[in-house]
Amino acid sequence: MENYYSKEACKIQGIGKKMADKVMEIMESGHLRKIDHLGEAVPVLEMFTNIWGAGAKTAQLWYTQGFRTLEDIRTKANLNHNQIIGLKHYDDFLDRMPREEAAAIEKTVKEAAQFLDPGLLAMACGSYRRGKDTCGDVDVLISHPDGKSHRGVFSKVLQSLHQSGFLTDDLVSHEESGEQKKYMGVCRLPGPGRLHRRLDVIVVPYGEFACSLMYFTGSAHFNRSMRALAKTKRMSLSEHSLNSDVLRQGSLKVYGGTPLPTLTEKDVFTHLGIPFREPQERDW
Ligand code: DCP
Ligand code: MG
Ligand code: MN
Repeated sequence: MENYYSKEACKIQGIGKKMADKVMEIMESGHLRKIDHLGEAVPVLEMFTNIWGAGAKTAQLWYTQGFRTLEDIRTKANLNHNQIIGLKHYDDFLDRMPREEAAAIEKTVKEAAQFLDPGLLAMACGSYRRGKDTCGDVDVLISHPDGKSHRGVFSKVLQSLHQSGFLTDDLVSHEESGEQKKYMGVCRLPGPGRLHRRLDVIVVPYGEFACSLMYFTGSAHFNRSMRALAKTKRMSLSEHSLNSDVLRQGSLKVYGGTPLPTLTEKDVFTHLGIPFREPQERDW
C-alpha cells in the first residue's frame, strides 16, 4: 500500500511501514479494521455492568466465557445473590425515579420508624437531598436525638417494612462500621404501575449525625474533595467524625487525632475553614 498519507506518515520519526499503513487506513476509511473487535465488546460489557452487583471484572469474565446477551447471563452465568436480584430488576434499576416518588419512599420508611418510636429522625439524603429531579435510589438516614434510642431500631424497621410488603428483596451487604449499620435492598410502593426501586437505609448514633448526614448526602465526588481538604489541614473526615491533629507518615495514619464537636453540617464547614455549601451545591 502506497499513497500520500502513508508516505507522509513514514517521514515522522519512529513510524515505520506498518504504522504508516494504519495511519493511511484511518485517514481514508475513518477507522481501523484490526481493532474493530475491541469496540464490539464495549456495549456488551456496559450491558453486563448495568446488572446491579456486577463490576467490570465480572463483566469481563462473562465476556471471555462467551456470553453476549442478558439471556446468556440468565441461563449460563454463575450469579451471586446480588446479581440475581440485579438481573431480575434490570430495567427497573436502570430507570431513575422522579423525586416525588423518592419522597413517597422516604415517607414510608419514616412512618415505619416513627411508629416504633415517634422521636426517631428519618430523612432521605443522597441525590434527593441535593435537590435532583430524579434519583437512582433512595438513601434514608435514621437517628435519634437522645443519643441512645437508635439502638435496636435497624432490624425492627426493616422487619416492619418486610412485613408490610414494601421491601421486596434484600441485597447482601456487610457494611457495618462502628455503631453505624447499612441496609441495601429493594422496595416498591403499593398500587399499579410501580417499579422496583433501590433503597439504602443507615442507622447512626446521634453523636455522628452531622458527619453521616454529610457523607450520605454526597455527592461522592464532593466527599472525596472534602476529605482531601481535611487532609491538608492535618484533619480527617469520615462518616463518623471530623478529627483534628491527625498524624500521618506518608499515606499512613499514625495517630487518628481527636474528634471535633460537630453538631451540625455547618460546624464541619467551619472547622474546615470554608463557607457552608447547601446540599444543592454539592455535586462537586
Ligand atoms: N457515597 C460516597 N462514596 C461512594 C458511594 C457513596 O461517598 N463510593 C456517598 C455519597 C453519595 C451517597 O453516599 O451521595 C449516596 O450514594 P448513592 O450511590 O445513592 O449516590 P447518590 O444518591 O448521590 O446518587 P443516585 O441518585 O445515583 O443514587
Ligand atoms: Mg442515592
Ligand atoms: Mn444509595
